[in-house]
Amino acid sequence: MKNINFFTLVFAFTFIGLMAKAQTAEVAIGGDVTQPYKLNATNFAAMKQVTVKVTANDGREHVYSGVSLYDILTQADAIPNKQLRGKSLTKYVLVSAADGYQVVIALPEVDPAFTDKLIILANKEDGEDLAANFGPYRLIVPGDKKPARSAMRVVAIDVLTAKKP
Ligand SMILES: Nc1nc2c(c(=O)[nH]1)N[C@H]1C(S)=C(S)[C@@H](COP(=O)(O)O)O[C@H]1N2
Ligand SMILES: [Mo]
Repeated sequence: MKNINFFTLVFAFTFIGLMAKAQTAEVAIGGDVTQPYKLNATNFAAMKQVTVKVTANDGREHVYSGVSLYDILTQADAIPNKQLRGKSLTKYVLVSAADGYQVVIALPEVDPAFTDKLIILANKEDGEDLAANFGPYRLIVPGDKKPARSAMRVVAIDVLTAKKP
């Protein structure tokens, strides 16, 4: 009986701890943007929620919901005058995860003026909050033949400018 209580407590506190972590988790939106900000559970929920379908490594199609990467970036004023042209076309999005994993998305890949593809930062898979080892925020890149750019546990999104070495 004593043991059961102990393990129940450990489980309860681990669960509460993970829930609290999801609530306080932040994604830093920055780089060459004029309005850097921190995305958190509150301002994320206040943005327009969208849904995309993507086939995961298990071969199954999952429904992901969250906020479009375009909306997240325009909130930071990442696309001057919302017109992607000229020098702005050398900009790219570097997405960094808690485990050091990083992926790159070119800006035209997120701009609705260039593509109908909808890259999102998801907080839900099939209607449920992402599990702690996948989230709380995961990039979802529809259209890629494999989900390698769908970075899990995203902690930072930076808009940077490519330069000739
Ligand atoms: N943070 C992080 N995200 C990651 C990875 C990783 O190692 N770290 N692996 C990627 C790779 S290579 C694949 S194939 C997919 C696997 O996701 P899935 O199991 O949902 O298909 O996650 C991607 N996202
Ligand atoms: Mo992979």
